[in-house]
Parts: sequence; C-alpha cells; structure tokens
Amino acid sequence: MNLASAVSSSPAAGLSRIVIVDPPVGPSATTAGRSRELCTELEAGNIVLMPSSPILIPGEDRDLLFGRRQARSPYHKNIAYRPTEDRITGASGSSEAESEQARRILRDYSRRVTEFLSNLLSPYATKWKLDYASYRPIEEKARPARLHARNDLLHFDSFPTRPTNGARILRFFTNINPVESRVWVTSQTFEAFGPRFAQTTGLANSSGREALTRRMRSFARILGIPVLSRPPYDELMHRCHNLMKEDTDFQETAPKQRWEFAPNSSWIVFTDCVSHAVLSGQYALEQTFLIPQDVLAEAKRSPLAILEKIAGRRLTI
Ligand SMILES: O=C(O)CCC(=O)C(=O)O
Ligand SMILES: [Fe+2]
Repeated sequence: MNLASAVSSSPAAGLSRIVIVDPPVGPSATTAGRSRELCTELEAGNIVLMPSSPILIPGEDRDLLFGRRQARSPYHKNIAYRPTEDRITGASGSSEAESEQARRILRDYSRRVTEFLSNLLSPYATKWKLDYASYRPIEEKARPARLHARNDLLHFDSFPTRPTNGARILRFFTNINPVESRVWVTSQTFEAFGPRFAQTTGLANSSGREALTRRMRSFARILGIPVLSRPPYDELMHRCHNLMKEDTDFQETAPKQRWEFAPNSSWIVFTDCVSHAVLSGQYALEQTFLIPQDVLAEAKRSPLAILEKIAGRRLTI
C-alpha cells in the first residue's frame, strides 16, 4: 500500500495554521462568539497556541515530576491519570509516596485544564467526555518503540482500546520543560488526506465484508460468546493510523510543517484530524477530551462525516 499517492497534489492543501490565544483573565473572559470561532478553527485542523500557558505548574511540583527531589528519577515511562476514577497507571517502580504525588499533580492539572476549557471552548463543555491525562517524562528524540506505537511518525490519533464511536479527540498539551521546546511536525488534515486514504484502502468497497462481520458478531452475541466490537469508524481510523506509520514513502514525502512549542506554552489540537509527529522534547503534560458529534461547530468536516459520505453508510454503532 502506498499512501504517498494519497497526499493531495497541492502541497499547501489542508495544512494547519497556528491561532494564538492570550489566555483570558477571569472566568467569563471569552465571549460565546469567540468560543465558537475557536471551535471552528480547531475543527478545521488549526492549532490553538498559548505562548504563555494558563496552567502553570508550581516549581515544587515540577521538581517532583522531574525527579529532582528524589535520589533517583522516579518516572521512566508515560503516566496516565484517569480523572473519573482518580487513579494513575504507569507509575510502577516508584514508591507509594511518589505515586501519590504524581496523582495529586495530574489531578490538579486535569481539573485546571477542564475549568479553563469550559470557558474557552464552552460549546463543547456541556457534553464532552473527560478522557485520560498524561505525564510524558521521556525524551522523544530517538525514543525506542514498536512501529505502531512510534510517535515520531506522522499519524492521526486513534485509541485501539478506547473506541470513540465518532467522537472527536481533542488534546490540551503543556510543555513543562524549563529550557527545551517540544518539536512537532504536522502534515495534511484528515479533510485533505482522508478521502484519498479511503480510496487507496478501498473503503467504499468494504461494505460487504463489514456486513458479514456484523452478522457474525450478532450471531456470537446470541450464542453468548463475548465479542470485541469496535465500531467501523474506529476500525477505519485505526487502520489509517497503522498504514500511515507503516508507509516509509509517505513519511518521507508528505508535505510537512515544523512547530516548536516553547517552554511553558500550551497548545490545543484535534489530533484525529491533524496528522502529527513529535520529533523531540521531554516533560509534557496533556489532557484529552472526547467531543461528541452533536456539539461540533461543523460536524460535516469531522473524520466521521468524511468517511460516512465516502462509505455511503453509517460507521457508528
Ligand atoms: O507527546 C506528544 O507531543 C505527542 C505524541 C502523540 O502523538 C500522541 O500521544 O498521540
Ligand atoms: Fe498522536
């Protein structure tokens, strides 16, 4: 499969812009009109950047995260925080006290980001689903990982174990590194790339196969056999994610933009429609939100709507 041919012929088509936001002061500082505008910018695949993050982490907490307060560095891999359960995962190997500190810092981050975005992106806040937050302590440059887990290769995000069933993946990142930027490249948005991807992968012709899978699943359910049912939308997004990472020609030739997110900056991006890769950087915090279709400013531009139009059928369950 050669995805390079799926890249739009016009190099500028579907590339992202940076929209700078100076954090509003006070809880009601963003007008409803401005919020809607920002939602539209994000849904179009643009990146909202706050050069000076509204979510500053106290120096003491940073030192704890960097491991400066411990005799050894406590965190060797990404730590995830599940806000609804108030639980962290991935901190194994650290002491109970260290895990508890990480949980407190991530809980605070998650709450403050949620409060901030409830105002900045108010149209989403009534219905979003608060997903995981994460702490990313590892240097991304030359970070070893298996191919499909590599984040230095261009991809659209798709969570293999947490299907969104069409909801959008919105992420709020903060670079807490005091001196080094976090460096990303982005390429075309899903709106520019998705239709060609769908053609290249034969999405339009796959309805027969999926109908068969659906029939087999309902048969298994009747028999009481447990089935892993990932909606067709998530299957496709995951297939796209993997194909992009597998295709070295695409990775080399896709049009690219490079972004340096400076220390203490935050940025917001729909990572399911902005193809992205992280090239370098260490120490970032992140909070993910799942945004359902019915609160989007322009649902027809969403990856779900784009894929359903091509497939000619519903891709959610
Ligand atoms: O950590 C980052 O800067 C982004 C990594 C990424 O692409 C991801 O977590 O999906
Ligand atoms: Fe990603």
